[in-house]
Amino acid sequence: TLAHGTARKTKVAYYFDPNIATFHYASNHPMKPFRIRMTDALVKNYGLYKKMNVFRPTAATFDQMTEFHTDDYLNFLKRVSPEIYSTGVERLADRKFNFGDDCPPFDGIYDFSSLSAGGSIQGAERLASGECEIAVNWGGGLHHAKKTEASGFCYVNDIVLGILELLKSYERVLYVDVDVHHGDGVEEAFYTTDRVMTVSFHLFGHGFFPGTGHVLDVGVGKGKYYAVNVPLQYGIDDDTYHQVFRPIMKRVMEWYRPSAVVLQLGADSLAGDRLGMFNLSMRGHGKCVEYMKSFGVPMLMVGGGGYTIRNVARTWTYETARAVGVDLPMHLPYNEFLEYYGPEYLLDVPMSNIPNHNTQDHLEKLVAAITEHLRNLPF
Ligand code: ZLS
Ligand code: CA
Ligand code: ZN
Repeated sequence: TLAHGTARKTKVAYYFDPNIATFHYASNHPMKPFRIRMTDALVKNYGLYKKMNVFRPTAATFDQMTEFHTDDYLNFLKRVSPEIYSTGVERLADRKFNFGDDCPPFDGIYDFSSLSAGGSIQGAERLASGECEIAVNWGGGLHHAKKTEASGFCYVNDIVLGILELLKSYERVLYVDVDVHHGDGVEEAFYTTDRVMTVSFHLFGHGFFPGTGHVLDVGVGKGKYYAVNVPLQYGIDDDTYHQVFRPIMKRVMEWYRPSAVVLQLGADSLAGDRLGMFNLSMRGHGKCVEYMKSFGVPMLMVGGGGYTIRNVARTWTYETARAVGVDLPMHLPYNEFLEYYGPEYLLDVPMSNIPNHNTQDHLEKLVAAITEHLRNLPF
């Protein structure tokens, strides 16, 4: 049973398609769409379905995806298959669209990408209609995809498409990215406009992918000061993360006053991630949801990275509950993937004790530099 707070429950729309688990990038590939299904099994068995409106997204149409991507690229995505790829027929096109080990062609690649995009676009539409206060699409969050190419496990940028949908109804949209990687595809798409502010927190330096997101990258033209980058070092923990997250997001909310928020919740910033090098707990990661929700602005929550899949499912379940406004018991409910959560079978993500390379001096200078950039916003 769920503990009930006194606070009013938030109206949440949750988008999930069970077919998402049938897509496989490649053997050995760290990106596992199956984690979305694991998350859903926990969400369902904790009883959260009863507290939300649950929707099965319909695939985004080719036309909807051309709002950002080129016809040329989408036609390639539609045609490409592992077989065509291995015969070498499409070799030149592969190079052109950045296919390779990170972004392999896989069976159903177009269907997977259009379902991911459909969830974010339909979530945005439902927010704009006022039928929900928060929309959730754990199948989205693919922030590296570019207009004409794949990048970093991402083929179609569901986030850009979701934001474009929100811009039809809202004057200013804020994008916040807590994935351990820089949200380069979303930043690039809106780098020259003041109608979208992008904020990314990420591990920066030492050749970490994608290598962009320097604190001095602030946008250009009308978009100058509407891109915010928060480059962090290895091993950041909950306390030091929120020492930068809170003051920065407070100023952004007060000075930019967005009419809608898109929150990318890449779970590779958690402790023990297979690719990430941060040290956030489930609660520390979830505080980003609580803090952004506290402003009471319509919000689209999307997934993203996350490569230790049991911890991804734990955290996204916890964050779904934060969105709704209910507390979950720590003992995991029975669900078809229970064996993944042993030996503890608890909701909490086990912590690690890696060193934190973020000095107080680095963090204070970072907040000060970003505050100075934000002072240039018109008020
Ligand atoms: O933000 O670091 C890179 C690029 C390379 C190194 C890896 N090789 C394969 C290609 C060239 C410089 N790529 C990163 C991409 C990270 C994307 C993060 C996505 C997101 O979380 C949003 C969803 C990277 N890091 C680790 C790997 N790639 C990687 C690890 C293991 C494997 C297996 C499959 C493929 C090849 C062997 C692969 C990639
Ligand atoms: Ca990020
Ligand atoms: Zn990532």
